[in-house]
Amino acid sequence: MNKSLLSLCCLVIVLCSAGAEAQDFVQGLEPIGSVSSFTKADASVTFNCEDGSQVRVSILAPDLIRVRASFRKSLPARDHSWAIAKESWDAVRWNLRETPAGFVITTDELEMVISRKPLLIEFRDAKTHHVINADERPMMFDARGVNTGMMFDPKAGTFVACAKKLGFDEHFYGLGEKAAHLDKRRGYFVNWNSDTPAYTEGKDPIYQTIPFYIGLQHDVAYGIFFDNSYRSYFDFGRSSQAYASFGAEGGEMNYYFFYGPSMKKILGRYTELTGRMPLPPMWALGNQQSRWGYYPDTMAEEVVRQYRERDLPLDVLHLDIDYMQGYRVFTWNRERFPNPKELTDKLRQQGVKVITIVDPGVKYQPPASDAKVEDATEKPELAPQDKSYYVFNQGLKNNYFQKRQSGQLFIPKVWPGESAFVDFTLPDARRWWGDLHRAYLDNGVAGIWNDMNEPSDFVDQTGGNQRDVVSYDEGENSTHAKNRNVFALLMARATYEGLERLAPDKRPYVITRAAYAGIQRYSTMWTGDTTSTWDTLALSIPVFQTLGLSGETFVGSDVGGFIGRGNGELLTRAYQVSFLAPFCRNHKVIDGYDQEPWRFGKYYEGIIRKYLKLRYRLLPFLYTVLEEAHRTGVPLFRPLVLNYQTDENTVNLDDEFMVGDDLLVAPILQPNQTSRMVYLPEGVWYDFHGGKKFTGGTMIRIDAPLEVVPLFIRGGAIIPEGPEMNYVGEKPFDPVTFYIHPDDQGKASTTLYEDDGTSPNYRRGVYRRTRVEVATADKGLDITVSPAEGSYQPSARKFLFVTPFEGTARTVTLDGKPLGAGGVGGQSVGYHSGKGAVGIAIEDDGRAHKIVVRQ
Ligand code: MIG
Repeated sequence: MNKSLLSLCCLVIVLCSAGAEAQDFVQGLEPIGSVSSFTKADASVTFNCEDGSQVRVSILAPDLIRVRASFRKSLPARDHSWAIAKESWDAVRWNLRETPAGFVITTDELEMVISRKPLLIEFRDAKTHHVINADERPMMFDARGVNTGMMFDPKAGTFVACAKKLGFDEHFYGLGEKAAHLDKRRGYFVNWNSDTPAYTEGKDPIYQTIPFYIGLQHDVAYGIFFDNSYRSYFDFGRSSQAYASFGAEGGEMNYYFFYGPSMKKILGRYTELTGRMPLPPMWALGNQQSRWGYYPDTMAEEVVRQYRERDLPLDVLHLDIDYMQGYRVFTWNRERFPNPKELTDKLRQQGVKVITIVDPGVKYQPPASDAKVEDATEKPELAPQDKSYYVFNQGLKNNYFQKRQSGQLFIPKVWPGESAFVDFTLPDARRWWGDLHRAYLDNGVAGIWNDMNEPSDFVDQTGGNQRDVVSYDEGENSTHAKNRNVFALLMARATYEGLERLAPDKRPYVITRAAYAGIQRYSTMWTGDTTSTWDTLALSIPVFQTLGLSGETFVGSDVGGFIGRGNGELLTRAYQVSFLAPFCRNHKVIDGYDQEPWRFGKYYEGIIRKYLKLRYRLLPFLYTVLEEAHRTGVPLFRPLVLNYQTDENTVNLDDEFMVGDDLLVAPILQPNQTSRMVYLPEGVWYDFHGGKKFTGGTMIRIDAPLEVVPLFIRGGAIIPEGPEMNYVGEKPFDPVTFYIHPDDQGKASTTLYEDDGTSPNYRRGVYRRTRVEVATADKGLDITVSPAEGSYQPSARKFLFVTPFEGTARTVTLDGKPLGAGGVGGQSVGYHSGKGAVGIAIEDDGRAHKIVVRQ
């Protein structure tokens, strides 16, 4: 190869390797000093070091320990994080012991060994004493006192870092939204919320920052949450064979250590600490349609008309930035949408809710000199804004906008042109912003979509133009280096709390692009501006799984991809993934090729219809799994390793996924592919489409023409289904059909969760749990329905049980009394036997029942 060709190749490689180049950031840092003394408090020990540094170890729970360090100075009294939901923890049993080499702190689950000189921390299992995670060297900082970061900020302090021994078999999961595979081992990642349209695998950072990861080695998992909002770095053994490290360009060394050993337990604790997802309205699980450019109102109506005419399910229509007057947030463009309330009413009558996009950029618009009228106080969102814009006026008057260090207003450029950003660290500003959403709710809008909240600035997407922007930050008046990554979290919080205040009887529904840890308390998310390519479709699976392992359950991406031209096959395969993702929304860029489900012809439309209808049938199941995520922090969309942690075949498996514990999906992620290998973990599995039984613990090859997404039900599961419908609430869940899939012991069970689907009353016990258990008996089986738990009352309806059955059922009794034959179809009580299955219909009266089926 000649020289110029070679350098051209190098250039191409440099341009294509989108990810940040790995820097071994621990090099050149100074270690923290050795321990010279310590003081013990109720739930913490503070170690004083020879160099004036301090380390505080706080025992929050038997499996949760916080480590905080300051370098060559004392720990500051101020201790605040926007991510943390729980600050006071019940006292737990723990013990501190001094040893010749240092200290041992024990809880019922953990043993923390701290050596004095050098100061090294090791976490061990309290019972087995096996090391779970250990410092490879003392915690570090940049002793030169200069901020080595890209974002010079005298307030930031210096670079802080920590390095942990890297296990030969250690796997890494988490870090939220990363364009990377599931197992992050040997990966290097940066957190700096960034607007990155058309990102592909390897691009880093992208929109969100979740500095939390789970390490797994030899079935034992731990978690580390490095709660530091500065630009942070994670190196999982890319730079070194010896250590995995994390660091940040300022702030404190401040991390939480979680011990499993199960990953599910860690997620439970992590989401106890940073908060769990409140239940969104059930219709958020419905199908959603968006397009950058649904305007005017007649076009929005036409999209819905098409959906209904084509018998395609739809719950939500999104309005992108074009509904506003000149991109002014909290206004409506009256030429395009003369009567927004009338429009939302019309759509609601067809079962469709409207969501509007809200960007952070408030158009910079001092009132015109000839502005004669005062801003309207009644419905200002519908008044003309070209002379005077109420949102800008109010924000300016009340000092809610971000300023530069010089005191000048910070004026970024976004969609409205010159704009102002709200300082969301100000409580009053958050309240004001939240209240502004009246402009939407009064016009019948049902949910809010937050975009551009990295915050994106067309002047400089790296944040360079924002570096001297100051935020109030609880009186600290800190700069962009610290606040960028929490901007979206606080905007989502303002939005969520506003919706909650404005409509207390409804569950807020917010969707965000950027985030910081804790975002799940306020918002759901989508994965931003993807491309319409097969690679992006394949990437979506580890991305969703990783988000789930980072506290975010309600995830999804633009079905079919946002940028570029898709095709019918890609769109169909994309729906075969997203029909089981929490957020199922087709969306497309304004100048993109049309991509609604019918745009590529009847053949594809037919298959997409089939999967959308299946999604709606599965709503009782999906909602049950969603509620589990809300209650436990264990996500809906899961990597297999979360359910089968001890199965080493699953550690880096990310071309298949599970929904809850019970469904396994192995989608096709390449064009022209009509079969694939699928790994089924140990146990019995049933093909969803034909019921064929498989024994797991191995790979199988399965046919998957375009009509089929390989889908399996775990033996032992009961999948509750409702009737087919075209929007949530169109029909009651009557009957609820329980499809029974016995394991190799002949057993199966489930606990169906239900509530009213829209109000916050579920927080006060207004829900219903129905436990169903099946056991095989000699020549038959027994079905036990436990009394319903909770005070929610569905309308009168039937329960239908469908179970495989060898031979013919001759006697079926309900609570000891014979049931009549021929009663299936949801109409009357009774049973039907035939074709290897039995169906039994009973009245759901909320009471305990026992059904006995015998040959
Ligand atoms: O600069 O609002 O990710 O979903 O359609 C682009 C227009 C701004 C980016 C979002 C995309 C949305 C688009 N937005």
